[in-house]
Amino acid sequence: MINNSKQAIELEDKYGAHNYHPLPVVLSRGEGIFVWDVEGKKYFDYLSAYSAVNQGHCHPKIIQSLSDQAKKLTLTSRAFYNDTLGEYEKFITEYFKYDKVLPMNTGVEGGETANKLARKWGYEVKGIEENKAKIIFAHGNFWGRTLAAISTSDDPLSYKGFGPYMPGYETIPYNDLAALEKSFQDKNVCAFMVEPIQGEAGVVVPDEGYLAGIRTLCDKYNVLFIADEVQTGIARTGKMLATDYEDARPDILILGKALSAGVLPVSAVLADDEIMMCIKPGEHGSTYGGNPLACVVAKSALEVIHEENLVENALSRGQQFRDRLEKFKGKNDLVKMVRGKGLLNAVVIDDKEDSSTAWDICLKMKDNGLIAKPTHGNIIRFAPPLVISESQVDESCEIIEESINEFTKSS
Ligand code: IF1
Repeated sequence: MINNSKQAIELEDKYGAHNYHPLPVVLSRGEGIFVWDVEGKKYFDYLSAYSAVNQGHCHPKIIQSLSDQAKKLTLTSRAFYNDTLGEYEKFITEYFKYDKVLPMNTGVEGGETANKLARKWGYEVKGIEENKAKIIFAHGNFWGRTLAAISTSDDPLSYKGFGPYMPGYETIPYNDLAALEKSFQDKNVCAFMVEPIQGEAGVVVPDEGYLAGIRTLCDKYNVLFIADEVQTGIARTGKMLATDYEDARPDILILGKALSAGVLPVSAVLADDEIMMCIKPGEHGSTYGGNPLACVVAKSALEVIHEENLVENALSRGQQFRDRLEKFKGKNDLVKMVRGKGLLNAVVIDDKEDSSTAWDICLKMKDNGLIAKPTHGNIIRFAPPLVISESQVDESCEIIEESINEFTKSS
């Protein structure tokens, strides 16, 4: 039994792989937008487990659906049918308006699945020569930690030391339609996979028209538009999907994280029959993919988004957050930029890339009752659960401003 934070940190340090450098806070309870540490201190959660807890921690309705199903049937594997998968597949394909869904577990498995579907479609429908299919990615992309995912990364922290890399991938500048059209001159290109807003890169929002432009170019050159909405999807950006901002319907949609409200890993790949039916029985799958627990939890998590108007709330509260911090920016020389959409926002700290200011600000915010974490260098991501209220945005911005005010630019 863990009695204090120090004990928990020591255990992780001694017995766990050192593949993370967490903020020194040990959480033991979550409810709505709040988490508590082992000592009972309460925090605003401004990371939402990287946008997985959009519905708030331990949402009662979602936990109830988990608990009810957990006593009934948790896993059958896909060797057999069960009485939850078909109902869930009907629900989610009607919810997002696609013919079919391929259920997986983690976001990166969703990305891998989308890549396999795109390649298969490239060979069977577009007529690309076997083993010649290419998929285009954008600089600054992040879609997970598998060998394929790091093969498209231009962040040494993601790829260095893990070669050799997956062939058939190319990267072009993000938010650059001319570069995209140039890459499509290669007839072996089967898909362009991109985040509508780049999360890990530091909440990079592309220009107006970029998403619509991708759709137009993919139609023109018969290339599949794969939208990685693992982080931007499920109401996070103030629309159900970030691609909804420009009505740019992806050919393949990847969902994860908040699809299951942070309760257990659930991801999904949605596509219409021309693409989805390229994968035949036995050609893809996963032990836990589409398990009964995942189905009931994901259905409940999606129902909550509608029932609690979380798309609208993310839009309004996000605007409130950015307006408030824009005002603060005018009074504090450390805030270089505030950017984002809905409740996926970031503050760029005006300091040297390698300065520890952003990290130190996060430590100060932690002391003041709010947890967030820097992404690259001097960018702090702010992404609370979408259930946050107007007064809670004000209260949490007080903490953010008070904490940043304790710092000045490093000399
Ligand atoms: C870590 C980052 C965020 C994602 C997008 C796919 C995946 C992710 C757009 C893969 C996952 C997570 C991974 C986690 C931290 C977090 C993260 F900092 F790593 F980059 F959110 F920005 N597409 N992102 O953001 O989903 O397989 O993890 O379920 O690896 O540290 P996953």
